[in-house]
Amino acid sequence: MNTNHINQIYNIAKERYASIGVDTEKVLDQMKDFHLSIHCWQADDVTGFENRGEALSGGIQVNGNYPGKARNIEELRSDIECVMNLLPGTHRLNLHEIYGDFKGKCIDRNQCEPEHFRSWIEWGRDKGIKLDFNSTSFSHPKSGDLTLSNPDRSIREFWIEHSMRCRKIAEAIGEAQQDPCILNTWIHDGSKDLTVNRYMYRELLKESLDVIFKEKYNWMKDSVESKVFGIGLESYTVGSNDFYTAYAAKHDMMITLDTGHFHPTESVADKVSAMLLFVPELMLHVSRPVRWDSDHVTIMDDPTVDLFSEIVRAGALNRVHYGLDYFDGTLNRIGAYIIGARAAQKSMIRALLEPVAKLREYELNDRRFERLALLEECKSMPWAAVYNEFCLRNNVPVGEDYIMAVEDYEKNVTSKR
Ligand code: RNT
Ligand code: ZN
Repeated sequence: MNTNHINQIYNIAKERYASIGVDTEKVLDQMKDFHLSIHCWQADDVTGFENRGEALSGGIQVNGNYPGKARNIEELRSDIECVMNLLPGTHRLNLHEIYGDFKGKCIDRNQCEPEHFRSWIEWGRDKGIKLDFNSTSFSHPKSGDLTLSNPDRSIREFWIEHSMRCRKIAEAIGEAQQDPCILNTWIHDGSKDLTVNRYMYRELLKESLDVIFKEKYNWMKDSVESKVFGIGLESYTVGSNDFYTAYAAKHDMMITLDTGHFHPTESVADKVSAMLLFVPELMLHVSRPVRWDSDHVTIMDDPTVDLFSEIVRAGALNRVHYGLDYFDGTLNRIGAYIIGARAAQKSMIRALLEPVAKLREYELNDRRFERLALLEECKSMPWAAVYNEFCLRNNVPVGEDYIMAVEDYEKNVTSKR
């Protein structure tokens, strides 16, 4: 792309936005503070480094065998560095416990320690990448259908131990990076068919969580993620939205909103203002559900744009953490990262470029036609020119130029795996 053109187009866009009362320079500044927490698990189809040959379980599924997936920690780091280099701005990395640096040893989930993440912490420090964390309850012989809500005390305790250790690891990461590490707790617990003891499993989950969250830490923040159903667990989810909303509100904890975890016509955007009145912060798992929680690559679709607009309109930019969550093995995995991350950025830049003062004024004066008209016009305002300028100023490929960069990495690196 011709960089002179990009700049000229931006200057015209800047004037155009000024005419509706929006300052694009301010938006470009705000975009610098918009950090995504890039999920490590798109690079290797949620495999991790435990090497126990365990298939992916827990109601989630990856399709596809596009060549070149990361097979070890070096390859995964290289892929993530490539991704970070193709994105404007600075971003975090979201690790799962199964991605520890186990150095070929068989470290079970109830044995993980901060030391297994030491090399990640150092890598992050080296590259200027902060880390977030997730406990891992799936793909393990003790997973079954129930973990923290299992009536079998020994299985429950195994997963309680794992979860408590993960909090300790997150604390060590947060302290080392002098910035809180968010620990997301998602468990798949549920059942395939009609379930009678619903109350009992939820009661057990509540008890397990009370034990897990008892210890107070300074450098980590807990977030809980609900789900509507998993594959093979269609009839009942112990950690449902109602369960975790109540739990988080009661304990003043963060909630993770995964955009794939709700009924297909439910608006996740509408949850932002409802939840933020009762919980301190939100974590997002921005995904793209196609008919179900299919974890397709995130794109700039209406639900995603709506979600980011709601965050901006709620004045909640600094109360939301922006994770991505999808895993698709049918296409170039690095490319999948860039598409999804850029889609989230584009959704955010569109949200920030909204003439919100004017829209609010219309609404308060009951000017319904004007409000709807301006919202419609916003869709075709030159927001892409502002995003391209953001890429240009960050020295990363602009527009479709990143396709070539991804192809180069494929040619030189991933195709040789
Ligand atoms: C699963 C949840 C969960 C996982 C990751 C791998 O439905 O979305 O967040 O995708 O932890
Ligand atoms: Zn998720």
